[in-house]
Amino acid sequence: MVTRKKITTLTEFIMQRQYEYPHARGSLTRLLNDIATAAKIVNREINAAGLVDILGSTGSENVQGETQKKLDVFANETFITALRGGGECCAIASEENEKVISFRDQYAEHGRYVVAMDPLDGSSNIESNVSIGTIFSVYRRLGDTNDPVTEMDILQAGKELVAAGYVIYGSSTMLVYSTGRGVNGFTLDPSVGIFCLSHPNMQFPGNPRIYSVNEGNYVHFPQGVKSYIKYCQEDDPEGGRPYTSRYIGSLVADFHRNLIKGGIFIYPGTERMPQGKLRLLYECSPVAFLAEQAGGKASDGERRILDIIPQTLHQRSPFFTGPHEMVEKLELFLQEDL
Ligand code: P6P
Repeated sequence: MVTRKKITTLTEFIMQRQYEYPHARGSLTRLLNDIATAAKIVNREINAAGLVDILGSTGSENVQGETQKKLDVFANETFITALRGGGECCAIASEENEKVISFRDQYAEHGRYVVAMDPLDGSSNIESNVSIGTIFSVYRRLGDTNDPVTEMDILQAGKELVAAGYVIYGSSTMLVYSTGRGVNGFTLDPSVGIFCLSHPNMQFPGNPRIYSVNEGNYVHFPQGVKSYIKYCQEDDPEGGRPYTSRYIGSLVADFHRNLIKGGIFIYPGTERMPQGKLRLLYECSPVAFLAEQAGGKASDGERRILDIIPQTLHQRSPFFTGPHEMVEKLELFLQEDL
C-alpha cells in the first residue's frame, strides 16, 4: 500500500494556529481564507491570460503614474470583493487606489482589520511570462469599530502587523505568510484548488551567496551601495565570494528566491529618487515582516523598516532585506559612506 504523507491544507493550518491565540474569535482566520480564495481566482486568470484578451494595458494609469495592466485591475477588484464580502476587513489601502477604500455596507464596515496590499506586484513582467505576485498585510484597525475608517487606521508601522504574506504566481503558485510565529509556505494544487503546506517554517539558509539589485542604476547609487556591490563581486573563496547576481525585477519573485536560496535584495534611493521606488506600507513593511520572521533583517539603510511609521499611503523607502549578516554588511558600507 502506498503510504501518502499527511497533507495539511492552508485552511487546516490557519485553524490550528487560531487555537494558539486564546482570544482569537476566528476573524483573522476568515480574513486569511478570504485572501486565499481571491488568490486562487487571480491565479486562474493569470494562467489563462495568454489565451484570452486580458493581457495588455487598460489605457489608464494608477496613482503611481504607472500604466495599469488589465490583470492589475482584475486582481485589485478580486481582492477588494473577497475582503468586502468576508466582513472581517473594514478598509483597504491598495497600490492601485489613491485613497483608502473603506467599506460602508453594514456588514464589513465594523470589521476589526484593515488590509494594505499590492494586488499584482511586478505586473510589468506579465507579457514576458515572468513570475509576479500579490503582497498583503493585515493590521488591527486603530479606531473604534463604530467610527468611520480613516487613513490613520492604516498608517501603522510594520511592527504592528497582525499578518503579512505574498502569493507568487510562478511555475507553481504559492502562498507564503506569517502571523508572527514563523513563515510557512503553501503550494496550490490546481487540480483541486487547495493550498497545501509545502514549506514549513521557512528560514533564510546559512552561507547566503546571492545579491539582487538592478545594476542598470549602478551609477546613480549611493557610494556605500556601490562599495557593497563591488564587495559582492570580489574574489574571496574563503568568504564564499564572488556572490551570484540574480535579479528578476519582480519583488515577490526576487524575495522568494532569496528566502529559499539565501540572498539580499537591494533597492536603494538615487539622486533622482532619494526614497527609492518601493512603497513602504504595502511592499517594504510586509516583506520586512516576513524577512524578520525568517531570521533575516530589513532596513532602509539606517532604520529597521518595521519601526518606520508611514506618513502617507504611497510613501516610498529605500529597501535592503535578506539574511541579517548580508544586510548588516551593507549597512556598514553605507555608514562608512556617510
Ligand atoms: P526596476 C515592479 O514594478 C516593482 O515594483 C517590484 O516588484 C520590483 O522589485 C521593482 O519594481 C523593479 O524595479 O526599477 O528594477 O525595474
